[in-house]
Amino acid sequence: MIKHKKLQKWIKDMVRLCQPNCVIWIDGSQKQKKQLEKEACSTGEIIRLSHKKLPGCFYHRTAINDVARTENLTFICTKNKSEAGPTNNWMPPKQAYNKARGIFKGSMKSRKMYVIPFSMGPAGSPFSKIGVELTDSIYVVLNMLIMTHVSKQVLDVLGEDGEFTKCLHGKAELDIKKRLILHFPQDNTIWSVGSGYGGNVLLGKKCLSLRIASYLAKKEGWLAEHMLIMGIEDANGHIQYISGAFPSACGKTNLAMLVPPKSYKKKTYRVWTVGDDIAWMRIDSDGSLWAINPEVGFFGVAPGTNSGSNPNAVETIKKNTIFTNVLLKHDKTVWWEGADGPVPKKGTDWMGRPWKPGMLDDYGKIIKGAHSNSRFTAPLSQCPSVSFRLEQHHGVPISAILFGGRRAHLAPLVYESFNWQHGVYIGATMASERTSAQFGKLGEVRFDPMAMLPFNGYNTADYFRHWLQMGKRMKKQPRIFYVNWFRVDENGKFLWPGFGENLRVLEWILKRCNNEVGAIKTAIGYIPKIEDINTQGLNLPKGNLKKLFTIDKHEWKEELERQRSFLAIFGDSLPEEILEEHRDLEKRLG
Ligand code: OXD
Ligand code: MN
Repeated sequence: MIKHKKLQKWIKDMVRLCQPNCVIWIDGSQKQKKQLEKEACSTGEIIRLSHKKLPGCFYHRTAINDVARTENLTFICTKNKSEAGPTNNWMPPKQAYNKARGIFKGSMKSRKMYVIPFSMGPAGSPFSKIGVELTDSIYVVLNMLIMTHVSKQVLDVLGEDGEFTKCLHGKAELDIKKRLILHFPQDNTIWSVGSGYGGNVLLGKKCLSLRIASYLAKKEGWLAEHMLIMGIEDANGHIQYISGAFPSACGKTNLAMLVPPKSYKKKTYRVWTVGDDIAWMRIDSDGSLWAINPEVGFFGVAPGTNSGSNPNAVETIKKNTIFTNVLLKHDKTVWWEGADGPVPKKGTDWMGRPWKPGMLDDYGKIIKGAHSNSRFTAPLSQCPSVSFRLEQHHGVPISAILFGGRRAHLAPLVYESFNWQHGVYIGATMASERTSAQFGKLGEVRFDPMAMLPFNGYNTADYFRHWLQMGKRMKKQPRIFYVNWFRVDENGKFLWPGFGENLRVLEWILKRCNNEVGAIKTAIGYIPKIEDINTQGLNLPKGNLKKLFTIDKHEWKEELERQRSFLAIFGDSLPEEILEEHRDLEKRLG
């Protein structure tokens, strides 16, 4: 019997709306999980994979039109439009509730409603937030069991009147015309209907831990960010932590699980993975910034994941993993473009059709076996580099914050901001080439401030102001850097090898944090002296480093113009400090 009156009443109201044939409470037990797996297998919602080769693993396909987050159908529903700001889709709460109510109404007839009480962050920690997700999808339940803390303890922590985010999800007809992802920050409520894609339906993730949490963070004086968190242990056993914001599918998971190059391993360097997608950061009593990862799982992009690009991910997903929209092989294992091993001779593609390599569509384009945004959901605890500080509720102290994106040109491999305010400006004017995690034209450059463009639960101009404020409140601010692993030469070839070799750049960053190395002052920030980037054993073509650090004033002036147009959308609400930094950069560029 639950003691929480408000929770009880809310569930009763939602049951009346959706009309499920029964309500099942999820308790996080293995026994219940097994029952649900069995049931979902019997209906075809999931497929059990080879017990021998992939123990505890399952396969799932989403609807063909439901393979990525639908930003155009995602809304921030605040009383006033200005509270959502110019970068969010906005709907008045009353209209949003009414519209969605029409879709939810009776949508769970002949279905079960599952109630998932979950905690983002360790249950009971003062830094955690509790949510309760109601859903008619076992796939969602099984993913939430991997991604969040689900246990009886969550209800105990909630007690009789604890705060929680009300999360309602229903598949309804999985009709794109009846799909809505609605956030009501002022009601601490999320309604998601008509989708079965992770980013839209695992409501603890983007919806709660970023959109709702960013709103709460502003109110409560902390930061909820789209960031990885990693620790780097040096040869002396000293561990320093970095957080990093990169737009979706720019390699956050790979960076968070980085395996040091041989020469670094020899020196006993090691990386500790705290999180690959979300960081909640607070100023602790020592006046510096500490971060926790509120999640306990990875919802990673499968294509391109192999023992070269991310050996730790390959290890992590060998068991207890849910694979979504990848290629299903006849031996009940899985494959994706860029996976290890030979390309399978045949299989069933992510749409459920027979597949062979080299098949062409009506336009003569290669048909891929796996969708480019196909995913794995796997427990963080299975990652060989998982941090031993995961359950520590204060998290880890952050020495450096990285911003980055995919830029074929313009941005150097790494540069450091002059100070916090300049760093906030660098984050605010971040831009990246679009990837397949978002709908839209691939390759197009879009501004994505702090990689939070699709995830801010309130006005992004106020969010910049909050960042500036946070800097003022800190006694010891992390240093802010920009990194770009994706710069190419005149022939379109990557200038930097990336992956594990990125540790060489992180080493320079940490040396800067420890005041162990100088730098060159340029118009855009501090860049390394070329000899300070360790290239031993790298075989980097001669001249690449010089190209990686070339600052083309003409290109930067063009970028300034693009930034001007982007920043203009915020009108008068943009903090003056951001404009000041823009003007100063213009002056420095001459
Ligand atoms: C993700 C995303 O899935 O950013 O992490 O889209
Ligand atoms: Mn993400």
